[in-house]
Amino acid sequence: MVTTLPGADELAATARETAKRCGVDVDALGGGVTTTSPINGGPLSAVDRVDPGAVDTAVERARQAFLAWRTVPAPARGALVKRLGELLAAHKADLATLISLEVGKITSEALGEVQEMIDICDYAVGLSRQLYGRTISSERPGHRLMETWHPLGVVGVISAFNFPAAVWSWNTAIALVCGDPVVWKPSELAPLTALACAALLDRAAAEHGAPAYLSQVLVGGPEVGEALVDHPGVALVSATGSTRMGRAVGPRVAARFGRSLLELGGNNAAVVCPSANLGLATRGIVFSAAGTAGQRCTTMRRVIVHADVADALVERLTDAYARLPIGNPMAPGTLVGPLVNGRAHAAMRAALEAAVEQGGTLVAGGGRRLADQAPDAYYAEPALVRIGEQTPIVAQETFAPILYVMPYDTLEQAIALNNAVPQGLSSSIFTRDQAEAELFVSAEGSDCGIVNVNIGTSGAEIGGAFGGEKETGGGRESGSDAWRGYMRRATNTINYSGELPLAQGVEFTV
Ligand code: UN1
Repeated sequence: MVTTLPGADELAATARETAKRCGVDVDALGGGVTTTSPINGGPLSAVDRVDPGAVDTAVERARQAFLAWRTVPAPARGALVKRLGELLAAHKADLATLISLEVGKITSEALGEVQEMIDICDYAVGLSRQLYGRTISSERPGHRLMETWHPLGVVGVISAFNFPAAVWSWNTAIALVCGDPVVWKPSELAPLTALACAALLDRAAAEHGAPAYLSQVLVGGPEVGEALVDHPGVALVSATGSTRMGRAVGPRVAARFGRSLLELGGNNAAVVCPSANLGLATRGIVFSAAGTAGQRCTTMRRVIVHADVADALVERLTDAYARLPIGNPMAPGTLVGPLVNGRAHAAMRAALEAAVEQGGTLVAGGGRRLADQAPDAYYAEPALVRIGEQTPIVAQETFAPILYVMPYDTLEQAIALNNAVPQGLSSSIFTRDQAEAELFVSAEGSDCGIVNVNIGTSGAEIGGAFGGEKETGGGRESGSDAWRGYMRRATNTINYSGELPLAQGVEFTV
């Protein structure tokens, strides 16, 4: 595929016009720190950053908003999120454009990211009428035992470059219906996407007559994130990023008895069994491994394939990898866009070298494209590495499109390999044997938070709880009952008997 990459002026102008259409005051961006588009490696925007002192003010404002918002009935809070969903739908293409420009996602995946935001708004609107507590049988006559769920407080959201908008929306849509204001520290690589999301929410909030400062965005460096993490006024810190980041965030939030929700690294595998439909498996694997240029936390990084079908699968994968259209993510037909920056590319190179040193063979990809046209843009060919065992480099998450393929003989061995990495986000099995599928999803199977059958590891729907175990951090966000993380539970015992029987039969009468 021959690609001509667009020039910096063109991309910068598109970014500016698009952000403006979403309601961003583009003349007030300040010009402080210049961002780069991964598409051509050229300058894209210049946005002022706040300093950590801004966190205090923001949290205080959010606290004021909380006092008002927590008294608004949940279904009325849902009406605001409904409006946000409508605005996101109206600006779906705009937000997708900003995502492509700032982080290099292909158009279809950028649109998918915005769809995920619209979906979570729909979900949250329904949820706003379903923040159920339980009633529990009391052991005492004339008593009722129940639980109620109340708004928790200010939620701090720290998000990463690879889902620069959707992760904010998962947290914000749920937090808002739960009665919590949000202070957001977005990725420094994607400030315009963040400001556009914030502008749309501000518009919905103004139309709704919601309290001021329900949602604030703080464009800043790591110090701003740290200030948010340490602030005693932040009840919940929801942080998405590397395991290294989570290792710092978790203990700091715990030290002040705050709540944290951590979505950290993944090292997601597919087990491919002898009975698998290899055509389907190939498609599922290629989307999960090469999609988003290998930069999803759910990206498939390992294939554990039965020795009998290993050669056949590798042949199919090699063929598919050779045909992957790599290039300008905004051009029709492209399936693999650029890596986010040179650091990501250097990490990919280093991992490939380590893999070869550790006995691996590079069977497809691994090269760089378009460097002559754009030396500061990093288009990497997704790489396929065959390796005999799970060496240290395979157990490590490299945030780039490298897929390690390893053989297995028994399913127990395959499950052990799947589980023998420090991360525990997503996993899948390709099989037509029901017993194998059931074992993989059972208590003795995959130890991940996401365990799929006959689909890849990435591309989860918003209706399920999203997150994983071990070094992935243990948090759950998005659907199912993840909302409970954003609320506080009160257990209520109500006595309507006129007597005072004590629980556990205790006698205490004076
Ligand atoms: C992430 O990479 O941080 O399951 C989130 C998926 C997407 C979310 C990924 N729905 O791949």
